[in-house]
Amino acid sequence: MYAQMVKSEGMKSLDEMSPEERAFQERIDRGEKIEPRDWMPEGYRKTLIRQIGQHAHSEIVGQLPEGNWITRAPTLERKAILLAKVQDEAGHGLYLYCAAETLGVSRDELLEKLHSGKMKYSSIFNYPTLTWADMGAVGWLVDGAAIMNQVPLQRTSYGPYSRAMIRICKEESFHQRQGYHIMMKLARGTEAQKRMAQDALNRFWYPSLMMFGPSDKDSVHSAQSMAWKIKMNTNDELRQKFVDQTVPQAEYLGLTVPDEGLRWNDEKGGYDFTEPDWSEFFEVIKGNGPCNKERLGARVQAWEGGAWVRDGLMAHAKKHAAAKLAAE
Ligand code: FAQ
Repeated sequence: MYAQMVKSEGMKSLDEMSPEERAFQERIDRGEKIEPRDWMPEGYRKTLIRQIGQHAHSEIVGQLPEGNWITRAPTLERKAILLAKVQDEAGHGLYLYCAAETLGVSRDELLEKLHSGKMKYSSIFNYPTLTWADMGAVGWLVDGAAIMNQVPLQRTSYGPYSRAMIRICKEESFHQRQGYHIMMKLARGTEAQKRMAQDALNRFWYPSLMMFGPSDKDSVHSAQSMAWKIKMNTNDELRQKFVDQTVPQAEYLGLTVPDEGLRWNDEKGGYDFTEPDWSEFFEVIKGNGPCNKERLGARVQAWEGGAWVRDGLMAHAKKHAAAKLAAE
């Protein structure tokens, strides 16, 4: 109901597959990388375009909540670091659009789908960044969740996506640390600064857990995507790993995770925790989150405002090509 229906039309067993599909699945099972000119099932191509495209859009839209604080960073050093981080996100978007283009879709088509609401971007970027502590929480939790999801994607089966992920993950580690560093400073600062840090954790905890997608029982794409190694783990597996990794980090800061149901479970070797409010998640991905309209509006405005640059570049390229032709 909430999905774009690029989902597998029922997963096929090896016996039900055509010889081409079977050979393809066997390559995946052997751990071989699939490259742009290789044969691939249409569903594989479409699923990759959907996932890589959404991921690229998330990087670009994801610049907005932090961009909000560049002019208000508390020191010159913090401003330079935040600026560099936001620029990195633009670079990630560009690598990912390039990876998607190798599947036969243009960047303009992907952007048109984003701007018309036909493609999604990560739910997390529809929440506001209200205080400087939110820059700490975004780096620590949002980039932390992104890394948890993206490290396994370095081994994803599609070569260009996997190679983009290797580079992106290196930069995301720096992003996560800069966020945690902001949280450390605030958590060891004045009472007011500590309250700001706690408030940011309170607001970003559940939206960060939602980044991993719906619970496995509601995840329409996971089974097929995992069989194709487009995804390497289920949404719940990664969410659990994220909680297990992040709770001790919150304890080190002296902050409290806003979940009364949080308990260490010896038997499973991980934390039991309260699930996010999934009705809120589905509302956000339907376009009804606190900042959806503002975020999409900013992207559409940037696209329209940049038309003169694209027109100028095209005119220059045409003139250059005509001059080259005349000289030959
Ligand atoms: N937000 O069947 P599933 C970053 C949709 S990192 C919005 O489980 P799937 C770095 C899903 O698309 C953030 N929609 O789907 C950064 C599907 O709807 P559809 C981006 C969501 O694809 C940090 C429906 O729900 N990372 O930006 C979300 O197997 C700081 C059913 O769900 C990636 O994109 C969500 N959170 O699993 C930048 C990683 N979750 O498309 C700036 C790559 C689910 O059929 C600042 N992507 N949906 O209409 C993935 O690993 C997967 O796509 C999942 C979702 C895990 C996100």
